[in-house]
Amino acid sequence: MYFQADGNIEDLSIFKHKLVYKARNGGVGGRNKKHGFNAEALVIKVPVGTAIYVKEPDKDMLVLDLQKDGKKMLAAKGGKGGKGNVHFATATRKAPETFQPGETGEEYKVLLKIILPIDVGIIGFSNIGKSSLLAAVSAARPKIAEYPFTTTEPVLGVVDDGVKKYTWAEIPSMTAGSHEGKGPGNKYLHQASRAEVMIYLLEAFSQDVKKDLLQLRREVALFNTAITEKKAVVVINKIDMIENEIALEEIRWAMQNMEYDVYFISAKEKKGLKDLICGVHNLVTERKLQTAGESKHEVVYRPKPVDKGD
Ligand SMILES: Nc1nc2c(ncn2[C@@H]2O[C@H](COP(=O)(O)OP(=O)(O)OP(=O)(O)O)[C@@H](O)[C@H]2O)c(=O)[nH]1
Ligand SMILES: [Mg+2]
Repeated sequence: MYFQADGNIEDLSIFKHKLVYKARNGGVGGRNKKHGFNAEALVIKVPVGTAIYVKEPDKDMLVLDLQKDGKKMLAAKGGKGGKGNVHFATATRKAPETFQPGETGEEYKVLLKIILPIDVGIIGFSNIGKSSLLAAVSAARPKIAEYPFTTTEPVLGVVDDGVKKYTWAEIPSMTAGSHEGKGPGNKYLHQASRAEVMIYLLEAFSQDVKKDLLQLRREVALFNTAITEKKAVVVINKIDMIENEIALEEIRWAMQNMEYDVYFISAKEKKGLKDLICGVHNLVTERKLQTAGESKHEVVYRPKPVDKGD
């Protein structure tokens, strides 16, 4: 049984009514060594961007990711056909009663989610200003508040640099332990894996900005190292709260050995945003040119079929 991404399918509504999909059985073998027919493979069409998860005790495990129109991936193997008695015949017993029955195929319970494509993912701990940044650079209006975990689902906004438009997304807040399911971020980190470029958002008045960055990256890497391998920039927000310019120089200095360009902004006062948009969009463009024609990373994890108790 296969899942296939199909650009003509817009949503997952067909699955509301049909919950169980079963491929047809193969045919029965005939007399005189006749082989039964092989059952036609079942292909389930899903919208482009569908991610397919298998429920595991601690979290949902991503098993297939159909990001391109037409892409087809194997979800469950059919059972092997049986063997007729001719396979067990000997010189003296030409028609033994021994035979091997056909096997049943694999069976899974899966969860389907559509994950929208984005160009830029804003990742950061709670209250750092992710919503404020998205609201400052796009027409999106996510809720901005002083309390933590205000944003509970990804918010998308289109950012226009005057030449190109790219989609940025606020990924709900990361927190220590996000990869274990603490806080809302973990549930949506997969949205970040759709991004071409990441923004690691930090705040200027932290005691140790570099330590914050390493902790943030670590949390993301524990979920999926592919996200931390993406092109990224570091953005230091809330510079309006820093009176002493030397403090910013110290942050710049602490970050100089890191592999990222560092931008200083105030989302609240809309400072430093032009440079940031320009730098980030250049990275996205570079990345898109690089990946044109290149096939995307594919997940090949295959879970064990569920125990059918027979
Ligand atoms: N002084 C100052 N405050 C800011 C700035 N950016 C955001 N804030 C404030 O920081 C608080 C949190 O901002 P949000 O944009 O909601 O932060 P968030 O990262 O989206 O938070 P969650 O969605 O809860 O994780 C709000 O009170 C904002 O007004 C900034 O540049 N300067
Ligand atoms: Mg927010």
